[in-house]
Order: sequence, then structure tokens, then C-alpha cells
Amino acid sequence: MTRGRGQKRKQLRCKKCGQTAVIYMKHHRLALCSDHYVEWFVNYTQRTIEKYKMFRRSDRILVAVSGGKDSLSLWDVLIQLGYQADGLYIGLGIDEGIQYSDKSLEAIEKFREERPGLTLHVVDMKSTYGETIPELAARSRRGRGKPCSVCGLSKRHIMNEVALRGGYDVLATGHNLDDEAAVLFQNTLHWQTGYLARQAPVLEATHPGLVKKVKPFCRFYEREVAAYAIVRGIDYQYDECPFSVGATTIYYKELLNKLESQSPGAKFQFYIQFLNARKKGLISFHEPEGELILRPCRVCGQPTTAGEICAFCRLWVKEEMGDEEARDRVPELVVA
Ligand code: Q46
Ligand code: ZN
Ligand code: ZN
Repeated sequence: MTRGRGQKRKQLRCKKCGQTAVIYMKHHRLALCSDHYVEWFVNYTQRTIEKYKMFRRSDRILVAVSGGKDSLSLWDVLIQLGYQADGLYIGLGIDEGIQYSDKSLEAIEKFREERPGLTLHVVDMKSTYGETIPELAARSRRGRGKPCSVCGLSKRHIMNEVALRGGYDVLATGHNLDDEAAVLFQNTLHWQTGYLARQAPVLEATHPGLVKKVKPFCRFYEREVAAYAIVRGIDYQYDECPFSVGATTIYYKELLNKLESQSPGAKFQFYIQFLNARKKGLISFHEPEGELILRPCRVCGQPTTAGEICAFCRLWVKEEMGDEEARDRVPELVVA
């Protein structure tokens, strides 16, 4: 059905300059044109960095880049803000008929070609550890069925190690509000108090063997990050990882999207008010005591709560192996 003249939809205008708006953010009651959207997005990221005391000008930042819109946009914003930000890409070796990992690296390389001078560290699972993530998952008990468990574990271990070895002050990831709200929803539904205690825009380095972790995009909706990437012409990897299909967080994201369509701003309120209430001490969660005791893994030295050997090293070694034999079994991390 075509609209009559009188029914013509009113074009949204940029609040700052009156040009045609490219985005309207209902929870901020703000419509902006492309130039003013980029300006707002970059400034809002800086305000988030300051609000949660993520890092300072003098800090060296390692950005975990996957080739997707969130991580490449984050790297782009941090560079625009003048931070010393290097990238880390972990080649997971996921193909699944869509060359997922190859396309991810291509997107990152294109991004770097357009911004000469950026440093990227690359860790390739297959050439470093001899196995891709799907191969590792098929072999290990932990990965049975779905590779996400060994994948998440490996990424966390490698990111921490590269950040420490490279002398970085902080590790930044591109998690957005939709990611955080979905995890919060899941943790609340199951009253996972340990996870609720730890879910935050900043995870301080509570041990010399752990790097500080931050999420500067935690107050942006996913659609806002996507809009930024498109307006900036960032040619990101559009495909989601094939193993993310059916993930519980995706189900929770869909539920929250339904809620959001009925009640705009609901996701933002849910997540931000949780952070505010916890900060004011109105709600508090404690991690089970045993989980707070960190000891160095006897194979790699990274702090672990999992006993003598961390969960990552246990992908290769058994408890009963002697130190030397165990160290021989875990491949050396190679960073290109
Ligand atoms: S990359 Fe890895 Fe994710 Fe793919 S295998 Fe699962 S955890 S879905 S963020
Ligand atoms: Zn404008
Ligand atoms: Zn270890």
C-alpha cells in the first residue's frame, strides 16, 4: 500500500545540524546525521572509558580483533581517540564451508591496509598448537559436541599471555550492550552469583599473571555499533561463526529483542541499572570462596583456580605427568 501525500513519513533530522539523520536512538532521544553520529559515537566511547576508569592516555592497549563489526569498530575508535592500540587476532581454523577464519583475517588485513602503521599480532591455532579449534574440540572431552567451550578457553588463555608478554596494560574487547545484557539475563535466570559478581565493564588484574580486561562498547546497542561500522566504511566479516548457531546467548538475545521492541530502552536499563545498583552496594554477590584462590599452573605459570594444572594446559597433559614431560607436551605460543 502506498502512502497518501498527507501520510508521508516525516524525515528525521539531525539534532545538531538539521541534515537527514541516519540513526535515531530512542533511549537517548537523539537523531544524528552520519558525520555527527561518528562524532557522538567516538565521544561517547571516551566517556565510557572515563566513567569506568578503563585506561589512560599513557596505557598500551591490546585490542582483541575477530574481523567482525564490534572489534574492528573498537580498534578504529581507539585510534581516532589517539590511544596506543595494537591488535591481536587468533586464527581459530574454522572453515565449515564458508571459510570463516580466512575471511575474518582478510577483513582485518583490509582494515589495516586502509590505516597504515597499525601493529597486529597473530596467533594461529593450527601452526602453533598443531590443531584447529574444531580438531581440538573433536579430540578433547571438554569440546565434545560443540567447540565453543575449548574455543573460549583457548582465546582467554592466549589473549592473557600475549598481553602479558607484550607488556600491555589492558586487553580491550568489543562486547556490546546486547552481548552484556544477554549474559546478564542468563546469569540472573540461573542466579549464577559468581558470574554476577564478576560481570563488569572492567575486570581488574587481581594477580600479576592476569591482565586487566575492559569493554569500552558495553553501553552501545549492537545496531549502534553496526551503524558506526557502516558509516565509517569498515568492511567487516558479516558472517557469524557457524558454531554460534543455536547458542543459548543467541536465544536470550532474541528474547531481549522482543522485550526491547515492546519497551524501547529495556536492555539499556536492565544492564546499566544492574551496574549502578551493584556499585551503590544495593545488591552484592560473592564468588564461592574456593574460586577466589589463584595458584600458578605448574605447566604454563598462568594463574588458575582449577587445581595444579590450568584448564588450557589440561587439553594436552594429564595430572600424573611430571613437570618436564607436561611442559614438553604443551606447544610454545608463537606470536607472528
Ligand atoms: S568463535 Fe569460538 Fe565463538 Fe565460534 S567456536 Fe564458539 S566461541 S561461536 S565467540
Ligand atoms: Zn548533523
Ligand atoms: Zn597452564
